[in-house]
Amino acid sequence: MEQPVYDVLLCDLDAFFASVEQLDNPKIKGRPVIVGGNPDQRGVVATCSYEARQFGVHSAMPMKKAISLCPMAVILPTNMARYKKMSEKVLNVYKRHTSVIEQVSIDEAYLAVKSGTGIHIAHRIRLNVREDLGLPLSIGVSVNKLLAKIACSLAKPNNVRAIWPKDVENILWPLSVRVIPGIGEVTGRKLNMLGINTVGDLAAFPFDVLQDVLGNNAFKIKEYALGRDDRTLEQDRERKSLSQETTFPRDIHDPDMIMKTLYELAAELGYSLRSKAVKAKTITVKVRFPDLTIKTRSLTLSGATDDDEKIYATATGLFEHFRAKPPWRLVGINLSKLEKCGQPSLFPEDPAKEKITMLMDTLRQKYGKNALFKGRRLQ
Ligand code: TTP
Ligand code: MG
Repeated sequence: MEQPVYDVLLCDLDAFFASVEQLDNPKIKGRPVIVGGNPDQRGVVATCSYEARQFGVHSAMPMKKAISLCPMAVILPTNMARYKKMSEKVLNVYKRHTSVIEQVSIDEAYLAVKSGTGIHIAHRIRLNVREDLGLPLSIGVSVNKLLAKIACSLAKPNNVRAIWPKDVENILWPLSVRVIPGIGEVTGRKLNMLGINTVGDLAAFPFDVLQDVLGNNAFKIKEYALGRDDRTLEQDRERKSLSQETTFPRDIHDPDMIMKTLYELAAELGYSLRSKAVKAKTITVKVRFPDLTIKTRSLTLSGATDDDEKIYATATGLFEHFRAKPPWRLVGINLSKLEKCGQPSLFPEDPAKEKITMLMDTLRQKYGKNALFKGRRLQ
């Protein structure tokens, strides 16, 4: 096998929003802290400190339930501008150690460093972030993204852990198949029905049967189960556009169904923009008809946006052009003319909007598209 030229680190801050709050107010250090929306307005938990996790509280749980599980917790609203600032400071620490960085989200980044130096550098970065910035950080180290990410989840909280290719059998294989990217709840259950519970079961399973369950993803997932992953780091890659689309299992005649779908797509894209700290200026709606013809319609806004509602409103306006031409087989939204945000990308000057955005982001992460739509209806 070819010798890897670099080690990959996955750095993920621990209980990020809650840790920033504890840093800013030392009185709540060591206490259960829950950060999220207003419990009286169906707010949900964005995150909570590890002290609160012991009571069963977790991200995306309704605030009310979280408070009933942990009544002594300190409850705080989110302050995205503050978290964004800390995220930038953390990134600056990473930059002192390597120039090859892929920022995945506000608190997560892949770093590549010279082969053989990964563990040493990981410990130094963890200490720097802890001592210079006061934030707890966990780091997974390996030769690829997959193993680094899984190693980080094993390291948490506040530690460094490595999984090398020689450890795949002992460390990776006993874990649940759900640790493999692309295996969610539904696929996980299908695999369980075949008797595949651990990554080791998956690695040993005949490929042709896997293909029936996993379709086109079968090869990639089998590779992951063997601890192999050839994804490279996307360093500061200037993305030209972001897209989301839904193909319906049957022809859709009801425009309301399209509206719901556009809402879900807009929310996913808004979330992607915010997590990549970019905004989009051009919004394009794509529609496919039963005869497979595709039509698009675009609008360039006067100012770039990362606001779900704005994307949704623009997309529905564009869809009006196709409203009189049912049925539809696919609908999609493409965002282009992307611009990097100089400013925090959420809406600190508008707490109500921030709350709604966070609610949508958390619902989307936890429950997927349907809950997200429900979340909107509830407001
Ligand atoms: P995560 O890294 O998933 O969570 P975390 O940093 O709070 O905890 P840990 O990594 O130690 O498990 O997400 C980073 C931040 O993103 C988190 O602090 C709050 C925010 N977030 C939400 O707003 N909603 C969510 O559903 C999740 C999972 C995270
Ligand atoms: Mg984190």
